[in-house]
Amino acid sequence: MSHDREHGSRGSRQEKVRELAQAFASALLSGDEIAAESTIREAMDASLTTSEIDEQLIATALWRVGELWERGEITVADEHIATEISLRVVALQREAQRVADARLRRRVMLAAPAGELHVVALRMVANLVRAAGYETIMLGPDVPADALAAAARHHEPDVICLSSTMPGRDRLLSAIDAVRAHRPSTGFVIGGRDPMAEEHMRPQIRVCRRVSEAVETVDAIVQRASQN
Ligand code: B12
Repeated sequence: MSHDREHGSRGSRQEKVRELAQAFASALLSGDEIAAESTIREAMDASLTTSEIDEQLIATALWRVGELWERGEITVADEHIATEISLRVVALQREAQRVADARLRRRVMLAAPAGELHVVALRMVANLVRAAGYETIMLGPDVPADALAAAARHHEPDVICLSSTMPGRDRLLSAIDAVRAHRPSTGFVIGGRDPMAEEHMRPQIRVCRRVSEAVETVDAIVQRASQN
């Protein structure tokens, strides 16, 4: 990376941190818990580290609250509300960290069933799921049911994402049945132009219309499995 580009991206990151710090401070000062939470979520999505959020957003805003309180510009009640909101967002960070840590121990396999060559969406899903912290194993296009089952036995994925564009729901059902013959608890996320109809649904199979739904759907399957 050139010096200028590196400097530019650091500058825009600092700008983002400043903008979020300002938004969080205003949320705290106006007692707006929802705005405060959504600012912290935005900070996490923007990949701010926990210590950046703690120090540059939460602590800085609380110091400002303290100053205003000392000067008599806000009441004790305002200060208490700001503290309560801060405690809640710290808990929110802990919960987000717990979900992220849980992903690190899980494996997601991706494939298109036999005869299916369309894999652009599947590759997008792989990127999203990997960026969220899951380990991914991409089998690619045109994977016969028995090959998928053999790979599942070998790699033991928690969830398999399948993409189906061309008509042929039987291919999907055969793929699922072949895997589940050996690993009945494997979860499935199915997407594409020709996903299975709801009436074909079996336990731990979810249908998605968009790649953007993939991560939360995989999360839901993994969480449900860990509760059983
Ligand atoms: C690129 C392309 C190809 C490429 C694929 C290359 C590759 N490596 O992927 C090639 C040239 C190989 C190809 C071949 C064919 N294609 Co083609 N192809 C397309 C095209 C132009 C783009 C598809 C694409 O990548 N879209 C972008 C992705 C991101 O969108 P998407 O797949 O729709 O996915 C969305 C959702 O479905 C969902 N999703 C999909 N999968 C998954 C999976 C998960 C887990 C999740 C969460 C979500 C999800 O997320 C996306 C939205 O966020 C479409 C046109 C179109 N309108 O889609 C035709 C299209 C899909 N193809 C078509 C046809 C007919 C064919 C061929 C039969 C052509 C031929 N006569 O040879 C062959 C069949 C190949 C086969 N057996 O699979 C038809 C399908 C019609 C149908 N369903 O019956 C289309 C719609 C073109 C058309 N208008 O006729 N094709």
